[in-house]
Amino acid sequence: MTELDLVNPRTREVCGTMEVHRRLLNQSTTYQERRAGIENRALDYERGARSIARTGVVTIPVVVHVVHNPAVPAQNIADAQVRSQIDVLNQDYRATNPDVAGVPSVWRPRVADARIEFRLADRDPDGNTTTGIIRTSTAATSFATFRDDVKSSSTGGADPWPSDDYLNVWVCGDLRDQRGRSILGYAQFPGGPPTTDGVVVVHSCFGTGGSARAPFDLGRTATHEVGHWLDLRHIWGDDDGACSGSDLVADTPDQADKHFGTPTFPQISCKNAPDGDMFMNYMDYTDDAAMFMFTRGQSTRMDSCLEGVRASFLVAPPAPQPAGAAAPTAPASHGQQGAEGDLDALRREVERLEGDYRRLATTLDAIRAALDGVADRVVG
Ligand SMILES: [Ca+2]
Ligand SMILES: [Ca+2]
Ligand SMILES: [Zn+2]
Repeated sequence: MTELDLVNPRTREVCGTMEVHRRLLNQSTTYQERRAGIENRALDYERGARSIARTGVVTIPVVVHVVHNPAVPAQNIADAQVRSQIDVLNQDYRATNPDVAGVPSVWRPRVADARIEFRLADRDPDGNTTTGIIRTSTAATSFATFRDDVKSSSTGGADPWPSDDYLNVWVCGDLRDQRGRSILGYAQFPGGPPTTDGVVVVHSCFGTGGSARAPFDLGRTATHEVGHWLDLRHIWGDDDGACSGSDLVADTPDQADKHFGTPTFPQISCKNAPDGDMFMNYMDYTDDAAMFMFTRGQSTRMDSCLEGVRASFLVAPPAPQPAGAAAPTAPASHGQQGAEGDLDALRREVERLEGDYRRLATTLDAIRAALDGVADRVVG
């Protein structure tokens, strides 16, 4: 297979997320239970039984692991290409992307500003300054969804940073699913193992400019995969073309199957006339230039995720002291300043305790959600 396979719909499977999801469901009862809890919470948000608490914009620190084979220099993408991807995410998750104007008028009221922004991390886990772009040279010529090998240095990839504090993004060369097909990327839904949490995107589908290649050169593969990371499902319901599946979001119409390329509006399926399928949604498989919206329902589902299993991102992480930095010292000679120094120390201690409290509350929430899931399974 070559990169050309990526643009051939007959051999292409765009995204490996559902394959990973099914594997984790088969492997882990913990994952099953956590997923049940996460879905229960999402259902509460969807039905309005629980309302969204957050009002502002959340900013998610991102670390991009560029895993490149020196034999293919194009894989070692430039910082500018990485930054272009962050720019695309910031547009798409705030509905400030210019092409949102292409949303059919019937669906314009459903367009959502998800109130999520992304920035390259400026502190690494040890508190040192970083660009948020980590380059790792590898001998591997291909990585695979079912091995998650790009996510570990022991298998030729790069180790993640703590998944409670960072969105880990791996960018690499060739990427394969379980059947050996080329894919553009994959994500792990929330609730999975922290050591493999994050999204993976092939360099030729990452960002704009540089090595990005049409029709996946507008950064929408990452928009789609980060959607999964925030718990969004494929808009067609992953039911092999049937009308039985659902993305568990009410304001996206039921649709039979995925779309490729650049469809013309409308595309009718699953008794959804006259407006048909919402193929311009980021959670379909259309070309980058043909997808440009999230709905309010999808935004609500992402809020359920952000206020539940990923609530650590709503809490500003504690700012660790850089290694070797001198701790601020209170001058001892002047009583007033000494007292102020003590007050500052007390304030920092209170902030630290508040941070601990919020983290504990988040953990408790996740446990409660998991217990809800277990209780539902017992009752059901
Ligand atoms: Ca739907
Ligand atoms: Ca369907
Ligand atoms: Zn997908």
